[in-house]
Amino acid sequence: MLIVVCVMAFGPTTLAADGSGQPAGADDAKVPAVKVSDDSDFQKLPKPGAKVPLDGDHYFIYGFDKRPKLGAAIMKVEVFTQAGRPDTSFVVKGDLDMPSMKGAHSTGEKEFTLSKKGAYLLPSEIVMPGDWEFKFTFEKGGKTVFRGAYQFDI
Ligand SMILES: [Cu+2]
Repeated sequence: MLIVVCVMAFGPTTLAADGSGQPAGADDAKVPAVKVSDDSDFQKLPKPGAKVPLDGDHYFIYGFDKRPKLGAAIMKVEVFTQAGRPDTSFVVKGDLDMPSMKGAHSTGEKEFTLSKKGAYLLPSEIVMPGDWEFKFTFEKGGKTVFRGAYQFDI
């Protein structure tokens, strides 16, 4: 039943991807900074647990609380200064979706909440097997400073 819903939701999303307004031949050039899908804004992240450069002064470490599988999982992000001190001055947002069924399962971009220990947490739900993508957006002072995507299969 769930799969039927997914397939139906796939149709309209495909149509919406048309009309990027980009000139013909743009594919030959370097990928423009902003595409209609907005995906080019998100750099592919190294594996969970790795130190990821955030800006000149910070890095972060991310990962689910357990190996992702069907069901609930909590995404955790910790931000540190280059000196290794925890930093909670960022706003972190996340969006979990299936790239092959864009929008079918997305809850939209949600803000992580800060735990007492200073970790950014966002409960997530993986509702079917397949390809998944967790997109992170880091903001400071109302401005986006970093966007990254973690792709995984279950
Ligand atoms: Cu799906």
